[in-house]
Amino acid sequence: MPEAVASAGANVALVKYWGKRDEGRNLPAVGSISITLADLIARAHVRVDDDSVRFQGRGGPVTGQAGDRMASYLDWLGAQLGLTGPGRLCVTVDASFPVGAGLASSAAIHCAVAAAAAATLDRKIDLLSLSALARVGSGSAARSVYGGWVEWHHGEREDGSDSIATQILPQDEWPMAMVVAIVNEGQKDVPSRDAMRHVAETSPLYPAWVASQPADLGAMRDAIAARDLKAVGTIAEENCLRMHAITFAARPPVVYWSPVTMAAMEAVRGLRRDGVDAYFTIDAGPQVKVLCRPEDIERVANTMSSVPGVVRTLRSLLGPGVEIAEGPVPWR
Ligand code: 2P0
Repeated sequence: MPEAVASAGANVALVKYWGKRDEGRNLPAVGSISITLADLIARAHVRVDDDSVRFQGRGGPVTGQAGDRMASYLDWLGAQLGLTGPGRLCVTVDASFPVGAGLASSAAIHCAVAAAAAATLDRKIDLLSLSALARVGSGSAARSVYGGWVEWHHGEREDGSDSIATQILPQDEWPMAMVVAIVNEGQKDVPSRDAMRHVAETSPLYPAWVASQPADLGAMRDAIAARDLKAVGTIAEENCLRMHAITFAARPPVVYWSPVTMAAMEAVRGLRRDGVDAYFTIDAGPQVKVLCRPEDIERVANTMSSVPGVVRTLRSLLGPGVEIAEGPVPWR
């Protein structure tokens, strides 16, 4: 039976994706900019099999909504890649970090699955096409195809063919670090897919979010081009707070923060008062991710670890894009 293994790093958005203009194709209402992390990695082992277990995680078969969602994605992916049978795509996934806790696990997982599926079926596809395939599994997965600094474009076409990610800068052209202060390793209460839909439908602030995003994207591109960490961090914090403001304003509200999240944000402001360039961002969970220079990672991690309620910290530098660990490389 054909099989292949691919790995992809989680990515953290500095200008966030929140809201869709097409749910079926996973087309975003806004563009986004992220960094890909070296040390938060998902590995996907894909095979063509008659096995009834389509999706295995570290703890065994994944059932329920997550299992069904992956099975339909694998069916769609198989059809896109010309799998005619016998057998269906099945996947075993392992991640080096907590899954489903607002740590962008679905991005790393779906990107690795799309790449491993193409390798398993020995298809030649370029990275832009891979980005589009990964996007249908999970929007933010479009960005994990590339390393370093990445932009996922809103796109204009109805079929989504131009809503793909491109690399702004490779990881070694402007090295950066991220410390993740883990507040709660449990699964989040509201999956981001459901929360995005709910917020778009009920938050009176949602139209303002969509309207203000192009300005943040432009400013972030300029700040990255200028290698201006203060500007990058300031835009990232503002954009993060705006995203959470629209979720707070939904009916009923969606609040991903805990009191520890607030304390961790304050600790980041304290680092800045002490002269360390550190900036927070928060996704669909209570964890606080801190952007800083590689030489400050130890200091930032120690400060974040000392915040009462922070369970542990993860540290990462910027990493490469998706890689094939076993099997033919589809994009060469
Ligand atoms: C992001 N998030 O840009 C934003 C910020 C969470 C907060 O992308 O429905 O798992 O699969 O497209 O990509 C998380 O949402 O959602 C996310 P789907 P996804 O990183």
